[in-house]
Amino acid sequence: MTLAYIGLGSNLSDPEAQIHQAIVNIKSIPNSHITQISSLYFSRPMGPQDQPDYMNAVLALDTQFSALELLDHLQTIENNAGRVRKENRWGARILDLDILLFGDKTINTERLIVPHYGMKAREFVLIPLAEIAETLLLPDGDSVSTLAKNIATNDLKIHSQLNSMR
Ligand code: 5RU
Ligand code: CA
Ligand code: CA
Repeated sequence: MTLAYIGLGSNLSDPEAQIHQAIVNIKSIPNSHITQISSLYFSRPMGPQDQPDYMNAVLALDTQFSALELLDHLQTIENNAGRVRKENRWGARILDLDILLFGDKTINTERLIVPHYGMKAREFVLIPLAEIAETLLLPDGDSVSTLAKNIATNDLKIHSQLNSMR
C-alpha cells in the first residue's frame, strides 16, 4: 500500500459540487481508501488571471495501485466530470485531480512527475496539505508545515469542512 496525496481543483460548473462529486468518485476507486480530507478552500487563480476563483482541497488516499494506474483512475474521473482539454494551458477547468505525492517516490516520466512540480509554490496546495499532514516531509526533506507557514496566503480562505465525506 502507498499513501498518495491528491490535489483537487475546480473553477467551472459549480466548483463546490464538482469537488464533492469527485470525492464520491474517488471513494469508489477499488483497492484504495481515503484516510484524510482537508477543508474546502476558496482560492484566487494563480497563473492566468482571466478566470474564475477556484475551490481547492487535498486528500490522502491509501492505494494498492501503481502511480500510473492511479493516474488512469483520476483522469477517468476528470473526463467523466466533462473536462475538455483546451489549447489555453492553465485555463479554467471543471475538475483537476493531481497526484501531489506518491509515498516518498520520485517519478519522472512523460506522463507523470511526482512530487508535483509546482506544489511548493502554491498556497492552495501547501495549506490544505499541512492541515491533514502536519508532520509530513517531502522526498527532498522539506517540511510541509514549514513551507505552508512561510507561503503568502494570496487570500486563501476556508469554505467548508469535507471531513464528513471520508
Ligand atoms: C502557474 C502558476 C500555473 C500557478 C498554475 C489552479 C499555477 C490555479 C488551482 C488556483 C491553476 C496552474 N489557481 N491555477 N487553484 N490551477 N487557485 O487549482 F497553479 S493553473
Ligand atoms: Ca493542477
Ligand atoms: Ca492536472
